[in-house]
Amino acid sequence: MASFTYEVFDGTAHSAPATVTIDVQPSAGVPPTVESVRINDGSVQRSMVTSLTITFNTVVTYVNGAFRLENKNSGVPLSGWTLTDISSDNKTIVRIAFPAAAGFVGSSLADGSYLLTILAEDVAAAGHSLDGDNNGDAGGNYGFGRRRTTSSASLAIAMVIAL
Ligand SMILES: [Ca+2]
Repeated sequence: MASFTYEVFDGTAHSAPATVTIDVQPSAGVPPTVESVRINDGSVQRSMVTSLTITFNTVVTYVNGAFRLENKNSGVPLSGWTLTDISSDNKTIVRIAFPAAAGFVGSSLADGSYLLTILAEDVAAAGHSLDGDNNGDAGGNYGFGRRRTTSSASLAIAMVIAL
């Protein structure tokens, strides 16, 4: 909390003094985390995987390249999918959807196992990178599914979609 008092002087007269108070909030000091990753609308039925919805626990900034989806077996990254920001007022939410195009089946992922990664250094809030492993410190891996990558602090979330 800080305040100061000022007067305005136009060369002739002084205004009444006025006080301005500024409430300076410290940085939250807590890096953002992934709150959830939802497949389709969240139902168990997964014969078609038409979307992935990633919800962060707060408003974050990110670059589209933060999100990577690859075939788990071949390691080949998928391209052509779309990323849409569907954020609510106080949380960043992004949705990955798949086109009706080559490499996909009717706007669904083709059968296979896939790995979704979110690069921690490409997601941030209040100056803190994503805390993928949810240990309170920026950076680190978050594992969702059977495969977890430990080689890079930048890999924040790993999810296997087994179809
Ligand atoms: Ca961490």
